[in-house]
Amino acid sequence: MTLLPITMSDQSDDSTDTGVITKTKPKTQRPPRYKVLLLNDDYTPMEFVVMVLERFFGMTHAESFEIMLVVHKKGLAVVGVYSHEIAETKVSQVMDFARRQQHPLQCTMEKEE
Ligand code: TYC
Repeated sequence: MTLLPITMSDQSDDSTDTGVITKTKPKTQRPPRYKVLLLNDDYTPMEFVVMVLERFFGMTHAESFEIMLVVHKKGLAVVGVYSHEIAETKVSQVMDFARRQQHPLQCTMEKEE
């Protein structure tokens, strides 16, 4: 190890600072979240939608029935908020399941805020 002497130039004490303080905002980045939306249609049976919400969104039967009715009456509802990857998986699971049973149920995702 080599020890170097500290010189005046290293310490930059030329006293040229103007005294202006600039605040740097600490930016803590949190990953974006995605809302998963279920859309109403005229053909998918109510019981099927309730089953979807129980199966893929971990809702109780009562919760599922309640949210299904919100979608039915309002046209759509947010059924969960997840990371991009999880939201994409939920959308695929719902769309695949509905397609297999030949129901026109639509599920989409949207970035939060
Ligand atoms: N509107 C449908 C009916 O009357 C029920 C329904 C609810 C469909 C929610 C889709 O996301 C939906 N059978």
